[in-house]
Amino acid sequence: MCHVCTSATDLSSCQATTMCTAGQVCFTEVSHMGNTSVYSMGCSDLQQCGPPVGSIMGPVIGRSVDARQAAAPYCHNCCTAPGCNLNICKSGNDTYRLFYFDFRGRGELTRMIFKYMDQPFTDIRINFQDWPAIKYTFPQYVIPVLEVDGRVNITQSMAIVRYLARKYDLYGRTEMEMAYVDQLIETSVDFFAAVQKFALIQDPQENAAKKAEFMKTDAPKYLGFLDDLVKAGGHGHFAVGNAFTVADLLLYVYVEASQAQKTPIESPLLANYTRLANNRKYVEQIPNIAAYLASRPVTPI
Ligand SMILES: N[C@@H](CCC(=O)N[C@@H](CS)C(=O)NCC(=O)O)C(=O)O
Repeated sequence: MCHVCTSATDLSSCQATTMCTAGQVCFTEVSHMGNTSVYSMGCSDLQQCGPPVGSIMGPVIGRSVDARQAAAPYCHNCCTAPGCNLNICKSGNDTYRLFYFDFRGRGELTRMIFKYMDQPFTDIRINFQDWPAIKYTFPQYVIPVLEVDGRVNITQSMAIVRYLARKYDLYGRTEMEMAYVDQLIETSVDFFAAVQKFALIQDPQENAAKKAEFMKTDAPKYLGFLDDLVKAGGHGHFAVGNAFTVADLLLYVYVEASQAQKTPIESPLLANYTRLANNRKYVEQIPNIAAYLASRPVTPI
């Protein structure tokens, strides 16, 4: 299912959708006439998408930004998820710099959204030694902070995530799907707060004791809440609805932050939560994500 329109000067005229035939993908083409953007969208044979980046299973393919955006048309992108072509040319020339520490923590979900979208960004990983000198240059003296186009700073990890989810159409298709995405976000924030009760403890023995306690109490509690939400709001391997949303990446990141995917020692706790486990398997084989997971810096948290 792809959005469809021809030579529309207003994106809202491209709300109609069409079913493509087998082997076709969605495309969007944008040209500029003076200051006006002209949109065409619909189904396209894969061959017309240019050399695929990732694979047909990936979210965005044929996104050879350099080659395609340098010349007319200004943007010509293809993608495969249902209805995915409404916003694939929207990011235009936005530039992004993500400021965070050199670990996954509250910054990793933003990194993964950019990787999923094939959106270039500068991943600035601040050393702890440098932090005190620059802390008070950030709006709320904490990071992550996303700098957009060198002029706007967005603080609060989940505000950054929601901004990108809206921008890339990853927030769900209906108000109820969005409510499920929001529930998963807020539950993950609570889960992460519980993780921090052990993750920030430096003393190894105390850390291990608190972590063991977490694995028996808070971990099953929050994994159960997340699994229930996926059961109620998701279909198949998707966390919400029947298409990819930011919730799929969110679950990947925050389950990993809890370490429940690999502990307790005898068997992964996650095995008890089949919807979360299936969703995780699906996410890690998405080509852009698989490539990122194989190449990202390895950090303990
Ligand atoms: N609610 C904020 C919390 C941000 C936060 O606490 N960031 C930590 C790193 S995860 C930080 O900047 N710590 C350094 C400091 O407080 O000086 C968010 O979600 O972005």
